[in-house]
Amino acid sequence: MAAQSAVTLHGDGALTEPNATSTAETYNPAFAPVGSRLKVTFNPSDESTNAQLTVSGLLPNRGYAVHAHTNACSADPALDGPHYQNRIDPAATRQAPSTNPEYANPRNEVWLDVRTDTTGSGTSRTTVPFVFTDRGPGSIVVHEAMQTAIEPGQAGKAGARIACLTLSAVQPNGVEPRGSR
Ligand SMILES: [Cu+2]
Repeated sequence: MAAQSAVTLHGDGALTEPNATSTAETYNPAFAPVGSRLKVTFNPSDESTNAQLTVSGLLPNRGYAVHAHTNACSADPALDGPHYQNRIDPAATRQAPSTNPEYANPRNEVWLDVRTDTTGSGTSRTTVPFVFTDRGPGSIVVHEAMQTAIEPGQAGKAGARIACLTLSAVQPNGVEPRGSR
């Protein structure tokens, strides 16, 4: 079986006001100040992917719900797309994203909910049982809720989108933007 090689993804940036070219942007500076920094890596290992998020400059002593989303960041938060799912919920639509815990869960999506310290910095890690090959997330999105809901009908929900960081694929021969397909 000729397996496609698993992709390493990475993103790093200081938040700016949304503009046509920004890859790290805030949609709500009251919760995600301009200049705060997001850094994320997705490293494949065999059949799983290790993800790590580091934040700084956010509000102190606060939880933030964070997930991988399908598209690269856009000035319009809705265009960042729904959560990336390894197995896509067949019932999900553009208007009604997946809230079925069978699909909207931290083993089928990438959840990186983080809690900041007294300085507004924090780190979170997760390992998901899949890798990215021909398909992968385009961004991570930070939400207003302090943690992601898990109940049926609410699963995956986390309130308004307050910041976004675009991911790039790390190739042996350089970095290639994602989410422009
Ligand atoms: Cu999200």
